[in-house]
Amino acid sequence: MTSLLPAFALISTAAVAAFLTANVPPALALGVAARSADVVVQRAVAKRQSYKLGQLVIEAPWARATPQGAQVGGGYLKITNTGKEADRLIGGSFPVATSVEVHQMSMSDGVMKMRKMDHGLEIKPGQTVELKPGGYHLMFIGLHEGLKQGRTIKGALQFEKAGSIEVDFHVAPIGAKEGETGGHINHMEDMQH
Ligand SMILES: [Cu+2]
Repeated sequence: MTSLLPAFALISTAAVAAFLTANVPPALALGVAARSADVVVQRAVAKRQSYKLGQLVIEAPWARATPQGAQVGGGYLKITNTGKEADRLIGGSFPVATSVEVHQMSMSDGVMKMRKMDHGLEIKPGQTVELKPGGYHLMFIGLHEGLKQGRTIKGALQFEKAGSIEVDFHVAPIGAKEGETGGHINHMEDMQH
């Protein structure tokens, strides 16, 4: 039996790997998928530009690819206020959407909830605010075309004081960034327009 051990160990390792690939629990599978998607996003982020609008610095805008038939999509970016006055991100425009809203997603009683921020998102002096899956985001409402991974779409951001600026949104894969997928799919179902 002893002589069989190494061979058994070898088979066992391969079998475990195959099993993990084929039978991981959904949560784990999601984690794995999200992590590999993250790598793609990170690489894409490195290539993307930052923009300056008055005292605001806008970094790495990205959007997430949408499943077929989706009516809404999410846009994400980072905004830093280097000035002495607060400003607000109040919306924007997106060529394949009817409108752009600023939303907040949060977990409440184990359910992902979203709300439109009617007065926009404040960026205080010295503050960096990140719009990311699971938190603040731009919601592209009424998509008349799906967002395809790998594309770059020029949209515009509208700030209360600084005005507007055109930025390129790089489209990352569906489900990019862990933990946000389920909530966002629910959200899309909630928000059929
Ligand atoms: Cu939203």
